[in-house]
This record gives sequence, C-alpha cells and structure tokens, in this order.
Amino acid sequence: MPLLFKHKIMNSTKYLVIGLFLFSLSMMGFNDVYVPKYKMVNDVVIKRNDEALYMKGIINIKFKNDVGGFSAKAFNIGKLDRVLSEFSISKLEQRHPLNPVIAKRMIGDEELAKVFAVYYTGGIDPTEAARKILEENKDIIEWAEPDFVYEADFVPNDPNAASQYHLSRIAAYTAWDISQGDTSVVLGIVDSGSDLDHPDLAANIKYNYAEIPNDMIDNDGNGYIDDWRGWDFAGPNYLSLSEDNDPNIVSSYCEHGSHVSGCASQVTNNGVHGAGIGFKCKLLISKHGADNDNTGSGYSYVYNTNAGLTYCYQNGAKVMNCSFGGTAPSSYTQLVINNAWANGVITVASAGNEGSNAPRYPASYQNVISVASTTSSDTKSWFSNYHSTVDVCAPGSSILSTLYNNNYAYFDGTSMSAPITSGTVALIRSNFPSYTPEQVVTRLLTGCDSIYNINPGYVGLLGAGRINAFKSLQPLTSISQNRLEVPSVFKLGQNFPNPFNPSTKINFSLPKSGEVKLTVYDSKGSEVETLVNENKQAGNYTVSFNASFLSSGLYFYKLTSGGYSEVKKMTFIK
Ligand SMILES: [Ca+2]
Ligand SMILES: [Ca+2]
Ligand SMILES: [Ca+2]
Ligand SMILES: [Ca+2]
Repeated sequence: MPLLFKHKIMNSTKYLVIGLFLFSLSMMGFNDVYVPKYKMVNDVVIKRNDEALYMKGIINIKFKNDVGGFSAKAFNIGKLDRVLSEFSISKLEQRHPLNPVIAKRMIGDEELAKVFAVYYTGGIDPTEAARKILEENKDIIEWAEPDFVYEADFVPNDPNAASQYHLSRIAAYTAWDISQGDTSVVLGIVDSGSDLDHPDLAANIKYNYAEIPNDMIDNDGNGYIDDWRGWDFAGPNYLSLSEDNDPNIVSSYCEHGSHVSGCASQVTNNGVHGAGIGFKCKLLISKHGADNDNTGSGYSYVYNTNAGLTYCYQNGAKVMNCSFGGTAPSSYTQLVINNAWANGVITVASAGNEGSNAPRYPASYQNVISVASTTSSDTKSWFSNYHSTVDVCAPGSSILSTLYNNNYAYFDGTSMSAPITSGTVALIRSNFPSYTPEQVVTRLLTGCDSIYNINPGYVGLLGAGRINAFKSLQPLTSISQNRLEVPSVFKLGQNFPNPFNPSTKINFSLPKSGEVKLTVYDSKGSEVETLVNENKQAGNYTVSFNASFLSSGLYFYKLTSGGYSEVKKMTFIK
C-alpha cells in the first residue's frame, strides 16, 4: 500500500476537481439567467450561489510573462487596458514585487511577481470581470479570479467535556518523551490574529529579532516595516482593509486565531493552565481578521490569506496552518502553497464543517494536508466534512484552548483538528530536522491509527486515520552491540531479511574505535537517511532500520569509518 503513490493519486484528483470547477465557472455566465448569481454579505464581501465568498471590486490576475512598464492605473498593454477601462480601474498593484536583494529571493518568487491585483469601482461582479479579462487576453494572462474570503471552521461549544482529552488521544504525552519540539521550528498561524500576551501563549510567540521595533525602518529588509511579532493583513476596519504591524487581537470577534494558536502550541510545562502538542515550537502570527468585523455570524471573516501565507513561508515558518476555507478553488492560492512546498514548508488545512462529502479549499489543494475531525472515541465528528482529498483526522470535538483576554474555552471544528495536526507536524520536524516535506508527511501518515473499523460508512474518505504523535516520532533506527570480542577486520554485512518490509537489520564490525557513519541512499544516489553518525568503540554492532517512510525500491547503504568504506544493496518491497 504505497502511501506516496496514494498521495500522488490524491493530487491528480485534486487537479481534476479544480479543472472541473474552472470549467463550470466558465459556463456560469451563460446559465441560470433568472437566478441571482451573487449577493452582498456585508458592504465588502460578495457571496455566490455556490457559497464562494470574495471581495467587492477586486480581482487577481497572473500574467504568463514578466510585466514591465505598468503605471498606477494601466498596464500599458492596449487591448487589456481597453477591457479594464470598462470597469473604472482605481488602482493596479503588483502583489509580490521581487526583493531587489537577489540573495533574499526564494524558489518561485519570479512566478509570484507576475500576480497583480486590479481594484475597480464599477459595478461588475468580480467573477464576471475575471472571466471577461481572461476571455479577451488568453494569450498573455494565465488566470484571473476574484479575491476570495474565507470562513473560520469552528463553532463555540459548551464547556462540559473532559479537559484536553485530545492530547492523550493523539499520544502527546509519550511523544513528548521523544521530542518536546524545538524553538527553531516555527508554525505560521494564518488566521484571525492572536492574543499575544495571553499567559499560556506569550512565551511561544515568534519574535523577529532582526527587526528593531517601532523605528519605522524595515531593518531586516523583508518588505515589512517593524514586523517584530508578525503582521496584520486586515487591520482595524473590514470596510477598508489595511495592513499594520500588530497582529494582537482587540476583541472576541477575532479570537478564533487565539484558540487555534493554543491548539497548535499552547505553552506547555509552564505551570499555567493547559498544554499544546507543539510544546516549545514557536507561533508566527499572521492576522487576517479585521478588528471590528463581526459580520461572519458574530466573528470576522478571514481576508487576504495569500499575502499571509507568502509572508509566513518567506519569513521562517516550517509549517503553516489554515483553519478556514471556502468552496472556491483559487489558482493564486495553489501557486503560493506550491511555492511554500518547494521551499520546504508544509501547509495544513481544515476539511470544513458542512458535514458533507465535498472538497474544500485550501484543504483540497495539492501539497496541503487536509484534516477532518474526530471525537474522543475516534468516530467522525458529526460536523466534519469527509472526502477523498482528506489526508488525516485529528480530534476536533470539544477542544479546550486559549481565547481572547486570557480566557480559555471549548470549541468544536476542523479548525481545531488542523492546528493539532500542525503542532504534530512541527514536532516531527523538530525530531527529524533534515527531512524533506514529503518525508515529514509520510511520517505523519504512516504513524496514524486507522479508524475505518469504527467509521465503516466513510471508508476511503478519512485519509490515513487519526494522527498519533508518538508513532510518528518513533526512532527509525536502533543500534546494539553484540559480542564483546574485538573483531580483526572491518566488515559490513548483508542486511537481513532482504528484501524487507518495513524493517531490516544490518551488522557491521569495527576493529578500531572511531567515527562511524552508516548512510542509506536511494537508487539515484540521494541520501535518504543517516542510520549511524557517532563515535563507536571497537566491536560488533547490529543496526535495526525501519523504512516505512520510504517508497518501495532498490537502496544502497554505505559504512565509513577511518579509511574504510563499503557499500551494499538492499531491496524494500511494501
Ligand atoms: Ca521587516
Ligand atoms: Ca524596525
Ligand atoms: Ca492590528
Ligand atoms: Ca500551559
């Protein structure tokens, strides 16, 4: 059951779904002429019949090639400007200008630099505007789409459940015997903001020590002035979104992100209240709720998330959490997430709370871990979505965590399942710092406990099962010394069993003490795992290697010590 293969199948399914949706979007303009296709939710957010939410008067477009010579209101490309003039353009903005310091650029920055926001005052619906622009400029524009807005995936819950059962359910306490996280592993919390001075969050907030606070200078040259403790991409007023350098929340409207922060990495072992699976891992706060917005059922909508995701992966996050979503796939968001992945950063997202078998974005994109919700007994939570693109489940019913103004409360939602998973991913990254994103994801998936026997109605729709932090942190390698006599020659034995699944043993003999390195390579010669890298006494040793995180195939293992080196082959068949 090759999980990597399964993952790839999922990815192609995700592409197919996106493709079908774009196709159906392109057809919408010609159907349902008697049904209103969209309506205003508040003064800035538009809702379509298919439940997609997006901003009034903004579209995002991506050019196929670099664009130069644009001005404040025109691209100076004749036929494109003619279409735009019908919409009454108020502003054009390059979303992600290239950092002039080439050394500071990351993989994919050149593609992001081709993305522009078009702001307009005309009455045309952004979906229609995007369709029109793309239709008439297919030769130069790759995609055009509305600026999507998302809803937080949670509902407040009565405080009557056992406190923080989720930690024992995902085996956090035994996992922490292996790793308590590392302060160098940063979780990007792309959400409504956070309570930065909460007694059970403050010590885990990520500070940017390369930035001098409040001197009005961008000391670290990352494009954000005085971003010493994250960034606010929505600002005080939802009617006029703006950015500032303070992601601290000022009311309960934005407390969703505070709860999510605690689910991921509430300060643990500090004698205050509860614990978070991420333990010592740090929280980079990217705020997307507007301080005065309660128009989303009493809470803020989640705005400008592409900017925040980009900020997080470009500024040190190793894992990014998205506890929000919507029905509409976005090419822009997929581009940002692919860039993050290419730069070694993993995105985790909530599968949604409609209780339905449906894709949801960002959860269902390629290169995103989609998380559904389970209860204290591993049954699917009644509200949780389920789908072929779900990768794992995590507790999301009655989760106790940190709220605005130093409070605590129980929330329900895949919004909680996602950061519990993000925190677990952060622990895996802390324990295996050299792993690629693919290796980390495989570790998470192979550590899961299957729950299909108690959820027989959802086979194939709840991913690899409920996460288990302890199993995902299990050491892959153990080494033991066999006989006490000192061998006369260096020797690397053939592994046994061979072929193997998933564990095998490798013997070697050292006639002299010294530094020993035993490394596994794939058939292309890339290093996949270091089994031994330490000083060893002379003697005979056996190394046990669990390869469950690898895919089937031919591998090589190489022993080096002193002037000696030997390579042997082994075959892993799942
Ligand atoms: Ca800065
Ligand atoms: Ca500064
Ligand atoms: Ca602010
Ligand atoms: Ca605590």
